[in-house]
Amino acid sequence: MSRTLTVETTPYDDQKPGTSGLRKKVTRFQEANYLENFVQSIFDSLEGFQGQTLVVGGDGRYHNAQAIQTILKMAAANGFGRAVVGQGGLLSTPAVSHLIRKNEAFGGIILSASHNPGGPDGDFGIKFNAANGGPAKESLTAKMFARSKVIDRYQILDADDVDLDSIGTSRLGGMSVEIIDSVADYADLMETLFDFDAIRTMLAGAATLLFDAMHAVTGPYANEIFGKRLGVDSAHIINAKPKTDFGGGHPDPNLVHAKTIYDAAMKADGPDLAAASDGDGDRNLIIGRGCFVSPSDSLAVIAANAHLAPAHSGGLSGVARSMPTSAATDRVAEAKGLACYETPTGWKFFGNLLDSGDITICGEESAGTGSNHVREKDGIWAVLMWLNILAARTMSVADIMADHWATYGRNYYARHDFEEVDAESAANLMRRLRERLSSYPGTETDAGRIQTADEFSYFDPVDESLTEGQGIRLIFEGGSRIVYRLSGTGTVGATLRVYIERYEPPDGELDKPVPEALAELIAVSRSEAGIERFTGRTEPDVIT
Ligand code: G16
Repeated sequence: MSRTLTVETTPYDDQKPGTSGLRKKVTRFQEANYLENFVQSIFDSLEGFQGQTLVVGGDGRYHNAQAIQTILKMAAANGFGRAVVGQGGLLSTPAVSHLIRKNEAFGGIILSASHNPGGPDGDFGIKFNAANGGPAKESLTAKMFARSKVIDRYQILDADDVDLDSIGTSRLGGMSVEIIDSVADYADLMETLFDFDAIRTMLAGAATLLFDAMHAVTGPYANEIFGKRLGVDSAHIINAKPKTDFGGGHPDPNLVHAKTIYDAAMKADGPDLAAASDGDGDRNLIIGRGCFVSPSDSLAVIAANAHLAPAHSGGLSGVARSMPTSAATDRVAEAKGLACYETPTGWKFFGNLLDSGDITICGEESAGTGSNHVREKDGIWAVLMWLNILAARTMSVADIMADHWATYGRNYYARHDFEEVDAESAANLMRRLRERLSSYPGTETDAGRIQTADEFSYFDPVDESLTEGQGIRLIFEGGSRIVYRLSGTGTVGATLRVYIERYEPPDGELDKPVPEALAELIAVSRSEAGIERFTGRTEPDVIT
C-alpha cells in the first residue's frame, strides 16, 4: 500500500524560470528537495487539476528517469488522476505538446535543458506546459517563482518506482500511469500535415536527406518518420541512439556542433538536405548542398511556401517572429498581405496568437520554427516542411534561396554570443545602453545614421498583457538593426546576445559573405555597447 507523505522543506532562492523553464546544473537539481520544491511550486500555482491528466517526458538526459519517478509520485500525491508518460521517459518537446492536446490533458511537465550539454556535470531543466500544449505564460511562471520562495512542504507518494520501460498501464496510488510509445502519435500527426507520398517519391529518386539526431531525443522519431515511413536509409540518420550525455557532445544544431553534416553538405556530391535537431527535438538546422539556411531565412521561406504542404493548402492566417529574428518574414507577409506579429523571445509568446487563429506559422532566430499543429517549435516538422517544399518545387535549396532573395530581397543577419560573462558587468552594459537610448536618434555612425532606439516591449493583442524589457534596439535609416539582450537560458554567468541585420533589396548584391555584408554594423555593435570594456571580450564565443 502506498501512502502520501507531507515532507517539510526550506526554499531555494534561485528557482526563477527563464526563457523556457528552470535550467540549472544537474548537481543543483540533485541537492536535497531542489526538484521537489519546484514541482510542488508548479502544482501549488495551478488550480483545478484534481483527477485530470498530466503528460510527462523528457529528452533522456542524465537525471531524466529519476526526476520522472519523483514527479509521478508527487503528481499522484497531489491528486492528478492520470499520467501519460513516454516509454523510457522519452518524449520530444513537440511530442509532449501534441500529447497534451490529443489527450485533453490539464498540462505536461517537460524535462530538458534543450541544446545545453548533459551528463552528471551537464545541465538539466524542467518546465510546465498548459492545456493548449504551450509553455506556461509569464503570469504563471511568476506565480511558481513566488511560491518557490516561501515553500515549506511538499507531498509525495511513498511507493515503488514505476517501470518506465514497459508499455502499459499501472497504478500509483489513486493515479493511473500509462506508458506509451514515445513516437507513434507524433509520427501519425506528421503524416496528416505533409505530402508523405511526394516526399517518399523524391527520396526514392536521386534526392538525399542526411539527418543528425545528435544522440538526443529525435533519434527514435527520425528512425520512424524518415526511416520507416519515408524510406531514408538508416546510414543517413546518424547519432540516432539517445544517450544520457549525448555521446559527450553538445546537442546544439549549429554549424559548430553539427559540423559533420555541414561538411558533408558542402561537398559537391553532398546530400540535398542536411538537417539536425537538438536535445529535446524542438530546434532545427537546415543546410542544402553548398548552402546553409539561417533560421530567420528558413522561417521566411516556409512562410512563402507553406501552402505547398497539405496542412496549409488554404493559405496562412498570419505569421509571427520573435523580435531579434530578422525581418525577412515581414517582407513575405507584406507581399502576401498577411498579418505579421513581432513578439519577445520565447515560444510562450506565440501561444495566444496560435490559439486565437491570428497566426499559422511562427519562428525564431534561435533555430526554432513551427506552426499551429502544436504549441512548441518543432525540429522534425521543420525538416519535413523543407522536404515537402523541395518535393513540390523540384529545385535545390540553394536555388530556392536565390529565388527567395531575388523576390523579397535579403536580410543579411548574424547573432554574436558572448557567453559566461560576468553577470553584473553584463547588466551594467545593458543599463548604460538603456540610459543612452534617448541620445541615439540622429547619431551618425560608420554604419549609417541611427533613426530610433528603444527597449522592446510587447502588448499581447489577445490577452492584453504587457511584457517589458525585452531587448535594446538601435534601428538605422534603411532598416538595419543592432539588438542587444541577455539570454534567459544560460546556467552560468550571463550570455550577451548581439543580433545584427542589414537589408539588401532584390536588385542589390545578394550573395556577399555575411561577415562582409555586416562588417560596419558589427564594428558599431561592439563600440556603441562598449563590449570589450564591460566584458573583457574582443570576439564572440559563438556566431550563428
Ligand atoms: C528557448 C525558447 C526560445 C528562445 C531560446 C533562446 O529555446 O523556447 O523561444 O528563443 O530559448 O532564448 P535565450 O535567447 O533567452 O537564450 P530552447 O530550444 O532552449 O528551449
